[in-house]
Amino acid sequence: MKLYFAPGACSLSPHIVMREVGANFDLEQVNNQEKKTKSGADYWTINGKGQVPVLEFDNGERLTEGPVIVQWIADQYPAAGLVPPAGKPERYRVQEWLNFITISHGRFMSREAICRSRRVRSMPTP
Ligand SMILES: N[C@@H](CCC(=O)N[C@@H](CS)C(=O)NCC(=O)O)C(=O)O
Repeated sequence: MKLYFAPGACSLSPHIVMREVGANFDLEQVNNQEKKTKSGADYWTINGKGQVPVLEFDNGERLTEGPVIVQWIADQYPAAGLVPPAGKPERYRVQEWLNFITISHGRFMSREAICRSRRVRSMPTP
């Protein structure tokens, strides 16, 4: 398995979960501005969304979207007790929070991007 990540990005979440469960995996750093991986691959060919994280399986299949990736990892290592089994009401509480965090993070990052672009054009920030 390989986790595509970028420093300081939301790929940290699956990275932490992989470490937490003791998974065996490789890491490949992505330059999110240039959309290139450290080994020189065009990142658009890895993820058409151009975003990290991506979890790549040994058969070449890839999984995207942090909240999905962390649940997949947690489900492979039930002994770690990170998520309740699917079907239990508690599982949907986990999904409530994962969804909330993802949406909130997205909103925050969009606001940051707008502020940054305004700063570049020397406009007052809100
Ligand atoms: N919905 C995606 C969002 C992923 C995301 O926003 N990734 C950011 C880093 S935190 C990214 O790669 N941005 C680069 C870009 O959009 O060009 C998820 O939850 O995994």
